[in-house]
Formats: sequence, structure tokens, C-alpha cells
Amino acid sequence: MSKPRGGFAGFRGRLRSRGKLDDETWDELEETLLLADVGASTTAVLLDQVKARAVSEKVRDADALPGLLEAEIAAALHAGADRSLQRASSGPSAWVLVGVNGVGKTTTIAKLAAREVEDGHRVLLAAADTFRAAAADQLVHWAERLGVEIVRAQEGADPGSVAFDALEASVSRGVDVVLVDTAGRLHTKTNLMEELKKVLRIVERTPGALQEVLLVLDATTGQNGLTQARQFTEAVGVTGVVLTKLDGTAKGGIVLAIEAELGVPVKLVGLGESAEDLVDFDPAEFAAALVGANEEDE
Ligand SMILES: Nc1nc2c(ncn2[C@@H]2O[C@H](COP(=O)(O)OP(=O)(O)OP(=O)(O)O)[C@@H](O)[C@H]2O)c(=O)[nH]1
Ligand SMILES: [Mg+2]
Repeated sequence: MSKPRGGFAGFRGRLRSRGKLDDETWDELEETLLLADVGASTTAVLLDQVKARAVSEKVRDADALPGLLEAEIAAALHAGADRSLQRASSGPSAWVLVGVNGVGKTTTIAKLAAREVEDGHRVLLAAADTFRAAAADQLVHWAERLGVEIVRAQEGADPGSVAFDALEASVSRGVDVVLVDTAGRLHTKTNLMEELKKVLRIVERTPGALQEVLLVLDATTGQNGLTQARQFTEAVGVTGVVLTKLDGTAKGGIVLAIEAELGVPVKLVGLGESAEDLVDFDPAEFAAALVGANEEDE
């Protein structure tokens, strides 16, 4: 996870040249956090915490600021939160991926499938995005490449029936993980959230199967993504966030806003378009990468 440091690169060098910790330094820190997409309310909280820590530790030198910031960021990210993907004690574990269109749901399913196959698990993909034929085709393409099973239906079919068939097939075939792809948009008048709830209800008919509802967010959409995210967390029980395209942005601070404002742990991070570009989210590693406190000065 070395990529998200961008937004803070050079910050340490600027502080050091300033020397004393003064109002200008705090203003600069605030600006840096906002530019990194931490968001206004989370920035205010974080700034207060770093200031309090600076006072209690009697810090007067701007040079110490990156270290303080890194510690506060790691602390703000609920270091103890369980970020592992949950599994059923017996029978298939269903992980349902939700999110608006284009955020990376299908790609993340391919990445998760690749990981699970690597771990020796039997994987089945459920193409419950039935609104475009191309969506299922994309998933079929990944299923062939990764050598995993897939359940799909005709374009326009009921996504719930795909989920039903996928769960039924998984139980009878002894599948370990069912990855359910869902639509990011609807071309019908049906409400997206109602459709999602229905898919989830059908998955829940297999006792113990529904283990994760992963909300996929595109890091490059910043604060807008957060507004969309709120609609999902209000409508369905989201268990974790997958933050994609962190390779394409310096705005990694969105992670802080997501956890503080949605109260949902970021579990995985996407760092590219290929099947291996998925990493587990590690708060300490992330804080270090974001602040770059241990980087050489530029
Ligand atoms: N750079 C980068 N690109 C990504 C990442 N994840 C997905 N993408 C790209 O984002 C685009 C959309 O990805 P999809 O997986 O099709 O997104 P989706 O959410 O399934 O989209 P819909 O099915 O249309 O709702 C594709 O071009 C992916 O290659 C990532 O972590 N980094
Ligand atoms: Mg898709």
C-alpha cells in the first residue's frame, strides 16, 4: 500500500523548513487534509485531536507534526476493527457487492475470486446484474479466466432468481464462496435499493449464507462518493467497504471520512485493474503511507 501517499508528499519537508509550530502550520495541515479528501467535519475533528496531542506532549517543533498526525490517523481508523471477510461455519458464504455504476464491483469480484481460488476454495459467481447483457458477459469472461463456476440469466431476468439459483447451486455443489454481482443502475422504474433488498432477502433464505454486503466506492469520486454511500448504508446492512482506484488518486483521505461518517470498516483496497490488485486494508500501514512521516525529505 504505497500509493496513497501522494496527497501528503512533501508535507514534511515544508513543515521542517518552517521550524516552529504556529498558526500557519495548522492552517497548512488543515488545507492538506482537505485536499486529500478527508472531508470538512472529519478534518475538524482530526485537527483538534492532533492539536490536543501536541499540547499534551509539549510539541513546539513543526517537524514532529507528521508523527503526531500519523498516530492520530491510525487511532481514528479503529485499529481494533475486524476487517476480515466473514465466512459461514458450514455451507456457502455469500459476499454481495453493491455500489453505484462504474465503481468497480465486477472487477473486485474477479479479484476476490482469484484470491479465493489461490487459497484453495471453491468459488461461484452470481451474475445478478441482469440489466445489461454486457454485465454478465464481463463476469463470464472472468469466470473463464479464473476457472470458477458462474450462474447467469438472460438480460432483464429477475436478479433475485439469479441469486436463488446461485445459492441453490452452491449448496448442492459444495461451493465455499458465492460472489454476487449486482447492478449499479437500473434502466427500469424499479428502485435500485428495493431490488437490492430483495436479492439480499433471497440470499438470506439459505441460513447463515449471507456473510458480507460489501459497498464498493471509487476513491476518485471523493466526497460525492460518500453521499452515494450514505444511501446504501441507510437502505441495506453494509458490512464493509471496498475502496477502489486508490492507485489513481492522491485523495486517500476519503478512507477517514468513510469510517468516521459511515461507521463501516474499510476492508479492502483496489490498486489497479488486474486480478491481483487487491489488498487488505491495514490502518497503520495506511496512515504511514498517507502521511509519509517516515519518508525521506524531498
Ligand atoms: N485503476 C483502477 N481501475 C479500476 C479498479 N477497480 C476497477 N477499475 C476499473 O473501473 C472500471 C469499472 O469497473 P467495473 O468492475 O466494471 O465496475 P462496476 O461497478 O461493475 O460497473 P457497473 O457494472 O457498470 O455498475 C473498469 O475499467 C475497471 O477496470 C482499481 O482498483 N483501480
Ligand atoms: Mg459490473
